[in-house]
Amino acid sequence: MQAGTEALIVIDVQNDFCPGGALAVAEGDEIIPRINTLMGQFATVVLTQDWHPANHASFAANHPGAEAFSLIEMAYGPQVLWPVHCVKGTAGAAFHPALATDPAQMVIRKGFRAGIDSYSAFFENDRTTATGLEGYLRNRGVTGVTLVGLATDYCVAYSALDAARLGFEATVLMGACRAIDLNGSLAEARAQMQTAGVMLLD
Ligand code: VGL
Ligand code: ZN
Repeated sequence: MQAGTEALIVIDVQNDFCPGGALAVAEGDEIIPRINTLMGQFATVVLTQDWHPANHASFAANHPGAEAFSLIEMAYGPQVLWPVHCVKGTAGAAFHPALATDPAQMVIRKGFRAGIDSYSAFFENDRTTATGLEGYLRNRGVTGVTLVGLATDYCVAYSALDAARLGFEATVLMGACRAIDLNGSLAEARAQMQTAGVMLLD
């Protein structure tokens, strides 16, 4: 059992990020048994859920002529345009059926504002609009977070970088994550996390 000051944050283990889903991450479902076991070792378990309206600005389909996986400039910086995924209330947005959701005390939904994407569990992509997770963890006395889930190079990395920036001890269990790896994004995320003092374990 981990100390009571440690929280497990399980990022976006949803159908659309698993094989067969709209934005499938290779082997995304293979991490689930390990995550289920880990949940039993933490007093605080948080799940995040990517939760977009159908008119979300991160969907290539909402930018006529734009291709999925291309890059555009938004007011808050560069934004990858994704295939339509995790539309709130759809089967694709549901947690993968093999994920044990009962041990979690908190579910953070993110990306629900049409005009801004939200990779991180802590802040939307402008890096300032808060999800409320920081306050929840501090109120629970949490000082360290362990992150697992999908995808390593987007939502997991953004969450880990924000956790470190906020002063939490941040650890990513790389073996319990899987990556999209778009144009070197995994190597870049790895380097950024290392520079920020995030502990990367297998
Ligand atoms: C994610 C791309 C778009 C993720 C979410 O969970 O890493 N990636 N939305
Ligand atoms: Zn998304």
